[in-house]
Amino acid sequence: MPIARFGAVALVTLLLAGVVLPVAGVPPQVNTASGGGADTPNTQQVQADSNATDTDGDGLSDSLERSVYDTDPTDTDTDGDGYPDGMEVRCEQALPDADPLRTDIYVEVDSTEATTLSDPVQTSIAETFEKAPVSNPDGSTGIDIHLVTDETNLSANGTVYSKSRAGAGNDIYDFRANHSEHRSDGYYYVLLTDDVAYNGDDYFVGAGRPEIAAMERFDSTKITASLFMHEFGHAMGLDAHQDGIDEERYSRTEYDSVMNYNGLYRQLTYSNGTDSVGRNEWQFVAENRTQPDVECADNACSSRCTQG
Ligand SMILES: [Ca+2]
Ligand SMILES: [Ca+2]
Ligand SMILES: [Ca+2]
Ligand SMILES: [Ca+2]
Repeated sequence: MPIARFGAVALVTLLLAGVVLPVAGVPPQVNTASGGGADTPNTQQVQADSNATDTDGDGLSDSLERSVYDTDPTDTDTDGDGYPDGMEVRCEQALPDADPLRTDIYVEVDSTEATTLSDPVQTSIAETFEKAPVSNPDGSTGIDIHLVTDETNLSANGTVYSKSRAGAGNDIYDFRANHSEHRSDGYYYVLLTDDVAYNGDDYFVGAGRPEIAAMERFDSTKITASLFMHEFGHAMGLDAHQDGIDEERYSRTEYDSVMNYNGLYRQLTYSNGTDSVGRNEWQFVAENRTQPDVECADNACSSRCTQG
């Protein structure tokens, strides 16, 4: 088991997660989201669309895809971000500011504390994703991460466990099951709490597992944002089985990633494949990440979607 140090405190890890740091910070709240929505078709186009051919079955007619949205009428998900074209265009309530030609990632953030992620932390995270060295079908680069801050003051019933525990009601899966508003829309779930336990050990300050993460916060914007990027990297599928992740064996030059314990708390970004480890984590995030299922993929299931 590798052990890392930050200041005077040990960072311990196990498979699929774990990072530690005592100290607590409780910043004020705000909400962020970036990116622009798609064009809006006129009334005639929408009416004409209701009876038109929809070859790929994504909820948008071939003609609308060609003439209005520039999406692919033979591909349900033109930008490959997991959210179908029709849903990105029509489900503004489910996916605010989605763009069918640019990678979007949606995250629901709940908190057992009085506050959610601070505005500066959210901005740091959003800017890091915006700068991601990945290309989109509209010719732009970067990723729009939408941090949808939801509930605060959730009752924790003691320390929050990062692992599923039968009956206890205080692990991160319980919180997602009981409090996620957006799981069926393909959102990740992040829980902020003042005490995370990993495998029963509350020495940890964060844990990330596929689709889900829990973390504590600190007074420093950079440290909190870095911890988010690390745990959220785990939630997207950057797991400890991969060379250098949750280890200290490589310097930041050799492995330039927040998933490297030598990069954690010191940087926010993932690797781009040009270091000696050679893994392009940004490309993985854009193209192959683990993602919660979108249950209204055909654009027909959600009352929050505007039907054409
Ligand atoms: Ca279509
Ligand atoms: Ca399509
Ligand atoms: Ca999409
Ligand atoms: Ca998109």
